[in-house]
Amino acid sequence: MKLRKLVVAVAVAALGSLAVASMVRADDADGDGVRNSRDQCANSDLTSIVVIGSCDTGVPNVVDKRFKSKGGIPGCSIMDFVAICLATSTTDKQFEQCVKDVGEFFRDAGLIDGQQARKVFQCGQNLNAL
Ligand SMILES: [Ca+2]
Repeated sequence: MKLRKLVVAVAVAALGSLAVASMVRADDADGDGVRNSRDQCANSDLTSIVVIGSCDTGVPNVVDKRFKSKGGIPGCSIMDFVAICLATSTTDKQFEQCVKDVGEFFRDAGLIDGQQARKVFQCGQNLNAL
């Protein structure tokens, strides 16, 4: 009888933590640490390193978690922006400029440093992606 009570108690505790875990997930569908209500990029690309084409920048693929009111585009990773650059650019030059802007945006946000921004820019150059 004691054991049964214990099993029930453990099961209830486990269900409780499962419920909490799924509530957290429900509020952050892509798991980028930014709530759905603030997230400007659904289904973020959260690969660990920024890779443009076959060019590995070695730069961490960070997510902008700042509030819009602070100049942020919350819930968007560098790779999300690279994908947007690819989708919106019609020439390689435009893509190059777009990727450069992305690097500078994250640098100005203090999320990557100047050397990392240059690596992102360099990988965006001469990619012949378009
Ligand atoms: Ca996101």
